[in-house]
Amino acid sequence: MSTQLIPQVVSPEFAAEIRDGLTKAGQRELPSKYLYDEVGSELFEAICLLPEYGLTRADTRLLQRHAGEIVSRMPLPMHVAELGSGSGKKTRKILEALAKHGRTFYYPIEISPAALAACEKELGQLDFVSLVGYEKPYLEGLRAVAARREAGEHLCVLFLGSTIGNFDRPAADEFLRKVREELVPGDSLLLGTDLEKDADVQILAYDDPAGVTAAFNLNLLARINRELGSDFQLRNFRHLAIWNAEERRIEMHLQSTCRQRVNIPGASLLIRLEEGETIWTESSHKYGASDPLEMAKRAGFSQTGQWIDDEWAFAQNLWIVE
Ligand code: AVI
Repeated sequence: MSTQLIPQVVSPEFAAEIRDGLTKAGQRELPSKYLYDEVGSELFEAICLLPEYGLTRADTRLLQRHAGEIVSRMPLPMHVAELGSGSGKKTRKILEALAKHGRTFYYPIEISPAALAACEKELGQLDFVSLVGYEKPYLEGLRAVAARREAGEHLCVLFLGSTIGNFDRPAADEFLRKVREELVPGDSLLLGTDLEKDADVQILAYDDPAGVTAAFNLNLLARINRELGSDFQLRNFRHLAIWNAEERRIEMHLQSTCRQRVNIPGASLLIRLEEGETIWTESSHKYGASDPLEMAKRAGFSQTGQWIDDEWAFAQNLWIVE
């Protein structure tokens, strides 16, 4: 007989979103933002080091090589807001380039307290940089940052790492429009986008032989067990990475390897899964090199620069509000 512990403190929002996703008609889903608890954030840092996952290295390389030029094309900001800073390692080069022009205020915006603490440790000691972290959702944090600056001070928003790819395309457009609404002429957005490459290369990046991405995906079920007292048996699920050519995205799923029932007391839910049925946990959309230009126009920006890595197709795109 197994005993289940129902945690004392259950986040009602978390429970409601897990319940909605798992009872969705047709295809069950779980929101990808919940991949990043403390364990998930550490596993994501490990993914970034995998030889098969070239995305983070390309992102960092572009910033290392072109930070000076990128900064020279921005109406010089004194305020930099980063949406989803993670550990902040990639951002150092941009901040160092900006600091050559004077004091810079840097605001990492993160919902993960662990990531925010790591970022404060990494970048909090830079000369000429004043760091104020915001533990908030992206747009809420950005609104708070935008309200801080004085007239005539420019704001640069960093949205690196192709996190935009984790939004559905219409949701990405909507999100970028909302970012634009917080900005004024002279402000800028530096957006990282992972570009489409061979399907095999892309699949391997999300299904590495060492199984780190599988552990990252499966940890979502472990998290639900921890936080909602559920009894997901992780060994009864398989990590899948699928290239959806029509939508130009990698989809991560967790596939049930047998017919099973799962009880999730913290969400007042009992589900029955068929053998082979999947739970969709994340999408990573990929882009053509000219897509960002169109995305910029749709959101109300002008693209003034694009830098593409020569080892791993990835672009940094600089957009300005005119
Ligand atoms: C954070 N994000 C851009 C990553 C990606 O590539 O979509 C998350 C990730 N999922 C699996 N591997 C990496």
